[in-house]
Amino acid sequence: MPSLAIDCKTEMGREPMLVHLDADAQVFEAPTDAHPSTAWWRSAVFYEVYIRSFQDSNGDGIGDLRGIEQRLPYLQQLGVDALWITPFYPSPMADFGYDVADYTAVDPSFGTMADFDRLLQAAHDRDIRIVIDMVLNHTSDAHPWFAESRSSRTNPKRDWYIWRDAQPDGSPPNNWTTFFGGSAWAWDETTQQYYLHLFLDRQPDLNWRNPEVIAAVDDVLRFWLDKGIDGFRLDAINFLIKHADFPDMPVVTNATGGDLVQYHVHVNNQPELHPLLQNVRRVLESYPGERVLIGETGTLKAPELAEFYGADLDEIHLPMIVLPLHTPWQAAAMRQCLLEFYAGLPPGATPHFVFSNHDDKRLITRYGYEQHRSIAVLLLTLLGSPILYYGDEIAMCDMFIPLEKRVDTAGLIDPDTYPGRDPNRTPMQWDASQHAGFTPDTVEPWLPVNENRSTINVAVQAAAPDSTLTFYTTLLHLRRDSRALRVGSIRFLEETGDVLAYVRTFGDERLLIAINFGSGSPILDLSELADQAHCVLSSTLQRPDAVALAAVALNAYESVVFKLGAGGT
Ligand code: ISL
Ligand code: CA
Repeated sequence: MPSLAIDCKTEMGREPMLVHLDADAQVFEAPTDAHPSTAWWRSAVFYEVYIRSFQDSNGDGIGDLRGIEQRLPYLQQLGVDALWITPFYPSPMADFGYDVADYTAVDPSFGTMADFDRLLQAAHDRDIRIVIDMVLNHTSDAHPWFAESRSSRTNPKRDWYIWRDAQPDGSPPNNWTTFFGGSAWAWDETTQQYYLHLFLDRQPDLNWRNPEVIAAVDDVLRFWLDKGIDGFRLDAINFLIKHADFPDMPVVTNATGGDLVQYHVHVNNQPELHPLLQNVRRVLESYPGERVLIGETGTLKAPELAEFYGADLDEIHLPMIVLPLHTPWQAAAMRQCLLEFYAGLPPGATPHFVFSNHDDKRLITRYGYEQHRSIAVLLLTLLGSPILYYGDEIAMCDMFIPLEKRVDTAGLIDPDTYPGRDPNRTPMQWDASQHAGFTPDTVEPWLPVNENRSTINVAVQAAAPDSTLTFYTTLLHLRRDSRALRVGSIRFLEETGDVLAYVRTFGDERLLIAINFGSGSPILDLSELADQAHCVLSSTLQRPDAVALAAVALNAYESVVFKLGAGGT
C-alpha cells in the first residue's frame, strides 16, 4: 500500500503539532522486569460475568452456572483469560447474591455444586481461569451464623457480628450511615441491641476482630481453593474492619449546601485491615499454582491504593483501580490520572484497571457512543491486567427501567434521583429474538431485555467485520499476540490537545497508541519516535499500511495502534 502522504499545509491548511516523548520519569516498567514472577494474572484480561444476566440455561429467566458453561466457546473466541463470576451462593437475594447465606454451597436458582465443578473443569479445558466473588464484610441475615448471633446475647456466636447498646435516648450508637442511605444500625427487638450493617439491614457486618470469624472464613477459602478455583474477588474489602472505638464520622454539607455527606473514614482501610489481608494471602499461597486475589478497595486515591498491595506485596495482587470511572473522558484528565496511578504503584505491582462493572453506569452511557472503541483501546493497551464487564464488547448501554420493574433495592430508596443498578445489569444480548437468546421468549427474564437487541447482539456482530464485537475480538487477539502490550513498559507522550498517546515497548517491539478524545482532526508530528509506522489497528478507518510519522492525521474520536519502525528515540 502507498504511504500516507498528506501535505498538511496545503490540504489541511495546518501545521502538524510536534509531539515529544515525555520526561524519563514517566516510563513505567513492566512488573515482570522488577519482579521475577510471570504469573498469568499479571497480563491477563479478566471478564466480569454478572451471573443473573449472562445466560439462562433452564428457562426460569435467571442466568446460571450451566449458562456460563454453554457460553465458554464464545468467551474463548473473544479472547479473555479469566472470568470473575459474581456470587452464586445461597442467598435471599436482597442484594442479588451479595447477601450470602451459605459460603460453601450454590443457590438453586444458579444450579448445583456439580454444575460449578463442571463449569470449572470446562473453563480450564479451554484455558480460561475462574475467579469467584467472596463477600467477607457481611453475610445475609439469613446466614445461620447470624441466626445464632441474634438469638441471644449469650450465644457463642453473638460476637461474630457487631452488636452495640443504644444511646440513653434509644438512638443508634453513632452517626454511621450505610452506602444505600440511612443509619448503619438496625435495632433487634429480641436482644435489645443494635447491629451494624454498612449496606442493607439484611447484610449484617461480620466482626473481624473475632479470631473465630477469621478461622471460619479461612475454612471457606480452603473449601474453594481445594476445588481448584484460580482466585477470589474480595468484595468491599476495604471496609472489613472498623475503628475499634466507633467514633462518629465527619460529616459535611455537599457543594449545594443541601444533603449531608458522610466520609466513611472510620470503616475504610483501617490499619488492622492489613494483617487480615496478609492472612487471606497466606491461605491462598498455601496452595500450589498461581492463584490471584482481586480486591474491591473502593479507593480513588493512588497512594491509598498502593497500601492494598501490602508493604511487601503480600496482600492483594490486584486492587481494583476504578479511578477512570470517576475521571472525565478527556485526554489531559485521563493522562494525569493514569500517571498518578502508575507513579504510585509499589515496584513489582500490577495495575488492574476497571472501567465498568455491575454497580456503575455502562461505558457508552457514561461517555457516549462515539467513544466506545477508544475506551476499549485504552483499557486493553495500558500496562496492567484489565477487566471487561459483560456486554461492553457488543456496546450494550444502560436501559431505563420503569419503577414497577425495578428490583435493585438501591434504586427504590430514592427512585427519582437514583435509578439503582438495574439499568446496567440487563440480560446479555446474544441474538435479535425477543429475549435476546438470554432466556426463551416465552419466559419473563428477571430484568427486561434492552430494546436495542436487534442490532446490539452477539449474533449480528459476530458476522459483521466492522462491528464492535469484531473490534474487541481483534484487539484482544492483538494484545494476546503482543508482548509489548501484555508486559511491555509504558511511556507517555507529552500532553497534546485531545490526544492521549503512549508507547509500549518490549525488546524490539514498539507500539504507539494514539487516542483522539475529541471531535477535531489533529495532525501530529511524531517523527521523534520513528520515521515510519505500520498501522496495526484503527477504530475508524482502513489506514494505509505504512504511515509517515511526520504528519499523522487523526480522525474525530479515532484510536490507532501503530507498530513503530526504525529511527527515533
Ligand atoms: O462504598 C462505596 C463507595 O465508597 C461503594 O462503591 C462500595 O464499595 C460498593 O458499593 C461495594 O460494592 C460491592 O458490595 C456491595 C454490593 O451491593 C455491590 O454489588 C458490590 O459490588 C455489598 O455487598
Ligand atoms: Ca436459570
